[in-house]
Amino acid sequence: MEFDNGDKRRRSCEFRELKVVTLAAICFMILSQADAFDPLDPTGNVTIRWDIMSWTTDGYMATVTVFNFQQYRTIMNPGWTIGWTWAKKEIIWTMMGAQATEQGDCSKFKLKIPHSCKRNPQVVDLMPGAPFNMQFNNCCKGGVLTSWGQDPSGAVSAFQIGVGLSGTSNKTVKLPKNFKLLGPGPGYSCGPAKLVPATVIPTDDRRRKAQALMSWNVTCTYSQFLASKNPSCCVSLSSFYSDKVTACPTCACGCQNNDTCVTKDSKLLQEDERVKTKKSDMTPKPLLQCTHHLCHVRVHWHIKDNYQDYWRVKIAIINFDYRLNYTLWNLVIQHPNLNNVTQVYSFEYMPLLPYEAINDTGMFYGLKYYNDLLMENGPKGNVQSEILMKKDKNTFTLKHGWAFPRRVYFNGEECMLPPPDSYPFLPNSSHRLLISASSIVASTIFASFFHLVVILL
Ligand SMILES: *[C@@H]1O[C@H](CO)[C@@H](O)[C@H](O)[C@H]1NC(C)=O
Ligand SMILES: *[C@@H]1O[C@H](CO)[C@@H](O)[C@H](O)[C@H]1NC(C)=O
Ligand SMILES: *[C@@H]1O[C@H](CO)[C@@H](O)[C@H](O)[C@H]1NC(C)=O
Ligand SMILES: *[C@@H]1O[C@H](CO)[C@@H](O)[C@H](O)[C@H]1NC(C)=O
Ligand SMILES: *[C@@H]1O[C@H](CO)[C@@H](O)[C@H](O)[C@H]1NC(C)=O
Ligand SMILES: *[C@@H]1O[C@H](CO)[C@@H](O)[C@H](O)[C@H]1NC(C)=O
Ligand SMILES: CC(=O)N[C@H]1CO[C@H](CO)[C@@H](O)[C@@H]1O
Repeated sequence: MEFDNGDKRRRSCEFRELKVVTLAAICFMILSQADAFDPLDPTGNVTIRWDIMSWTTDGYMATVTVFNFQQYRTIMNPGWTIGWTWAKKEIIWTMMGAQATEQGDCSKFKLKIPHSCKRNPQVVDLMPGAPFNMQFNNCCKGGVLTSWGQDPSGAVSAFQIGVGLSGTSNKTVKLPKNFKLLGPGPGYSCGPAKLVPATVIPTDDRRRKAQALMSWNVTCTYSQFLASKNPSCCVSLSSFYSDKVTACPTCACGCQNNDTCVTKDSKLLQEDERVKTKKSDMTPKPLLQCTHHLCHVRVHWHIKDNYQDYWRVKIAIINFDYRLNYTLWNLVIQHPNLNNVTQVYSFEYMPLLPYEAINDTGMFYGLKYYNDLLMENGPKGNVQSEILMKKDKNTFTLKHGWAFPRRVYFNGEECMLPPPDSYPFLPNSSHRLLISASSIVASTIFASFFHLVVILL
């Protein structure tokens, strides 16, 4: 393609600007990775609250509540495991709604045998459908907690614990130490338990408020850097004004494991198909399709239409894992025009306001029973949506890659974007790009183009 010098200079300027932006973004990422700070969810945390509700002859009964206060990070299957180290020689007499994974050495006890004698117990939630006499309010979700933004009622989990040999007053009980949130995988680190004002708890009939005798909080935060050195998802881009499709960066999710992926025609897949019907209770290991990016998920952003007052983006999320369905998935996007979302088709949309004044971040998730399940790799392994946004005439532009997203997260994991200098750029005749809303032919061509983008990249 030919263009004059002025245009060349302008373009290289655009590149330079974009490079500065990328550099700043990378610095920010490194800084934020170091201290587990997520700029799109600055107060996101998992809080574990212990409330001592009564004293017993040698200890106490406590209600432990786990709140997933993260706006968009779900605690996924296999669910939470909470570990700690007792400060003294405490034992767990009883548990309701959860259980310790190991009983440990209880040989000192003769008459009544404790539930667990481990000095550093680990506790897991019970599975749905646990026997009624083992249940507790808000228990038995298999440790799976939805994100606070998606469904606060599904983001809370609780169990009851009866502790012995602990002291029987708020002067003699010592707070457990060294809390850990395991289970959903690595990535969470927890601070020390802190005494907080005793919690006031509404009773079941909500007509009386009970008050704990002693309460403490533990706050855990997530760091993607601790979880994994590689991203697990990447972004590809396209637009109506260019036939260039910007693919995910090569090895976006690391190529170290490229010997464990399979091609579409692999025999392993057919075997899998046979095995699947027999064993469905085990969490299978991931099995990725071989791609140049080796990501579990690819997010595609296509600038579809540019109208007088509005513009339209099409989004697709594609699953490359043959053994994993993403239930209750979510997608977080940062883009300056998300303050003027007019309509979102076939996804739910919720603006997130990490810094109250800036409305540039939002969460997309599936419609219940329609597309809230992102199916395993295959013909049904993708979900799609369109967003209509009202233009702010002062800021809207198709230049400088402005119309592409700044940050993308899938299920709370930041996705790798292509380098800005590879974005589909405007051709010279950019002023003719305003198209009429009724170009049916164009949209038919687009539909098959988009289909190819979803299937092939
Ligand atoms: C944890 O999240 C809650 C809810 O967003 C917030 O009120 C609290 O300040 C957070 N705690 C920390 C230590 O960030
Ligand atoms: C312990 O409990 C007593 C009342 O039972 C209360 O006055 C005191 O403030 C409590 N101390 C702490 C540290 O919670
Ligand atoms: C302790 O956690 C609860 C949520 O469970 C929260 O409401 C409360 O503000 C926390 N207290 C402190 C001091 O962080
Ligand atoms: C796998 O990755 C290594 C480098 O990590 C590379 O040398 C090799 O060519 C890759 N193989 C495939 C099939 O992509
Ligand atoms: C994914 O969900 C579909 C429909 O519920 C089911 O048929 C399939 O076996 C599931 N796949 C995996 C890997 O769990
Ligand atoms: C943020 O933007 C959305 C539209 O995308 C709008 O509905 C919402 O009211 C805005 N919120 C604030 C606080 O500006
Ligand atoms: C063109 C337009 O409607 N712009 C609005 C976008 O949203 C901001 C704040 O949400 C409004 O102040 C603008 O007027």
